[in-house]
Amino acid sequence: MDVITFGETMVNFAPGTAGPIETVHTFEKRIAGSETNVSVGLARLGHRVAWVSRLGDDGFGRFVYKTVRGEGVDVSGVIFDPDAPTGLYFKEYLGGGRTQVHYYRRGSAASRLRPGDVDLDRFPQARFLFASGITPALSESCRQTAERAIESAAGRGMTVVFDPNMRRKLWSEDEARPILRRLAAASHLVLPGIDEGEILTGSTDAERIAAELLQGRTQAVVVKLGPEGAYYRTVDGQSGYVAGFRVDQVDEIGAGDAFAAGLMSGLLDDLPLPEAVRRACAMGALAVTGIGDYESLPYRRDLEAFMAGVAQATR
Ligand code: KDG
Repeated sequence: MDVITFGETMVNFAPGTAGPIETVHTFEKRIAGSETNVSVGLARLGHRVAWVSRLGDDGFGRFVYKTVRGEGVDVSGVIFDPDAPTGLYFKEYLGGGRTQVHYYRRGSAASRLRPGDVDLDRFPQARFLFASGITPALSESCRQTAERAIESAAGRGMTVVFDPNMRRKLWSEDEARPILRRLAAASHLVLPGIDEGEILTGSTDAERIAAELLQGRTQAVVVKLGPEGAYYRTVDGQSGYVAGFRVDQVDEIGAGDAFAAGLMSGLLDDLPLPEAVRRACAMGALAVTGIGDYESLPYRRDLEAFMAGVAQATR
């Protein structure tokens, strides 16, 4: 296994048409969850990845399970929980590629994840653990699960990658800040957007955000700048901007997860950090070109063609 991740994946109901949700009559049933988006991104690029979670022992849970497994992700660590449902979320398309989300996930099976569920002994060769700041927002036991998994992975010499993934519908900035700061400092590689950087550091400047988050165990910070690309800085003094890719945005959700998948893919392929960041930017761009949180993630050949010049850089 190359990468292990854990967290909630929900059934996602995507509207058949744009507009206010009360005027939409049809929805398509899909799946979505930050960690499975990342997993699918990695699997489509040919990496070996496992996702650990709890799902309701219901039709929605089986739908999520089969879909993730169908993408080539190891789901052997997924637990079906008979006492809680699979989480759901509905999207609302606001126009211009903007999307609003509505969660029905309180008390879901995944919110009952507990530390023993993420058993890294099952994956002794894994190189990376990917953790998202969504999991600690779900419940106290999920927060403990995230903390324990990060510590345990670091203790085994794995590289821990952390995306703060602030979700204002799950918790407030004041609730999130100390917990996300702690998890970031316990991780080797931290991937904030500018908005998350501002929550964590009070600054909207990518260079200041990166400098301030280089703390504790953190070896590198990569600040996502949307279509503009990304800024990276390492503890040993490397830093720089990497250009983004220009695409027509259809559905903005999932770009950050694609970015994380691209970055880990580059590092697994032993690319130097700036090249891994460039792969991450390309993945983020491709992810927003179609409807769905993971569906537009490319296979390796498509990614290589895109990076070879099909698209135009913005810098
Ligand atoms: O990053 C995209 C995810 O946020 C989305 O797929 C669903 O995991 C999700 C969440 O909690 O919003």
